[in-house]
Amino acid sequence: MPVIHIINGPNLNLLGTREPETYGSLTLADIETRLRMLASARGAQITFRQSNHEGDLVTWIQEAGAAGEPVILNAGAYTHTSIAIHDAIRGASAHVVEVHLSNVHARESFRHPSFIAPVAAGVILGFGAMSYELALEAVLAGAPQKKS
Ligand code: CA2
Repeated sequence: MPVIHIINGPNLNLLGTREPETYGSLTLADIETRLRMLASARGAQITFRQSNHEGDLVTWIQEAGAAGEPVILNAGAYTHTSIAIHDAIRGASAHVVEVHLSNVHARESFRHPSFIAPVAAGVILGFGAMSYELALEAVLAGAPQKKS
């Protein structure tokens, strides 16, 4: 089983401090703990990272793509703005499952578009921390991995 990279974008380091009605009460560290437990029960290895900087996300996606290792990506607000992340996924032929804690389609219209969805294998959103767990289950089950 290859390493599965879980990559988190801007402001996700604030989880658990505010807006629990939207994002739940777990911190990002709590989510990491849950994913590490799930991965280890399945004999899988994960990395779990967060950055507020778009370029970090681009670099990590490129590295995962080059290694042929799948990515679970919550790009935060960059989801709705970042052609650079779209290009990184495409350029590196990275296998990406896009996740969101909240149901972005039930929120402001500026959260509806995603630059990632067209180059992702799939999208899971609206289930809080469980969105990540469902994405990990999908990757572990060998979910179709679209090459962009
Ligand atoms: O629902 C998601 O997972 C999002 O990717 C979260 C992003 C948001 O910009 C996306 O539209 C949807 C926001 C990250 C968390 O921001 C916080 C801000 C204040 C307090 C706690 C979290």
